Amino acid sequence: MRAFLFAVSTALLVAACGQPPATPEAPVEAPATAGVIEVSEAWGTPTPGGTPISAGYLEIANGTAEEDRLIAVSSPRAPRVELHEMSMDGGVMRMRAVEGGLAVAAGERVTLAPGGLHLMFYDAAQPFVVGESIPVTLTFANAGEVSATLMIRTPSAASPEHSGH
Ligand SMILES: [Cu+2]
Repeated sequence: MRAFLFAVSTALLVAACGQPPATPEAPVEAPATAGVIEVSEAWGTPTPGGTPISAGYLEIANGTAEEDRLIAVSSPRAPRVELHEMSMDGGVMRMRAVEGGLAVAAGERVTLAPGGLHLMFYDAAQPFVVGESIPVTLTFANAGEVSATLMIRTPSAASPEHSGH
């Protein structure tokens, strides 16, 4: 029974992570603001069908002269937030936690987007509802804490294999 429950929750996690954004937007390649770490384009998915899990996406621009590293993410709306990456492995979408933090080189920009890097919110006490804002705090090795707000949006129709059945 435990094994079965694990399989079900894994499928839900993949469903939450693998959905494309509601409106595909061309990335805006504005130069990073000098001297600071900037977080933008932050959004997240509603918690699916009462399951307390959500995926979050955003862009990090490192305007400082040194590489920095995202080492922790937290939110008052979920007791556990992890940084994950996804990859295709023989036609199967897999995700795993990013070990050792996410490096952002000086002057560079890293995008968390569906199908790739994402934040994963676990055990949300209240559902994430379309239209609301979820505050998050990103902790960087050098820059310290950077606040961001995720707008909860409806992802476009899930692909058939990730429809949640
Ligand atoms: Cu994930």
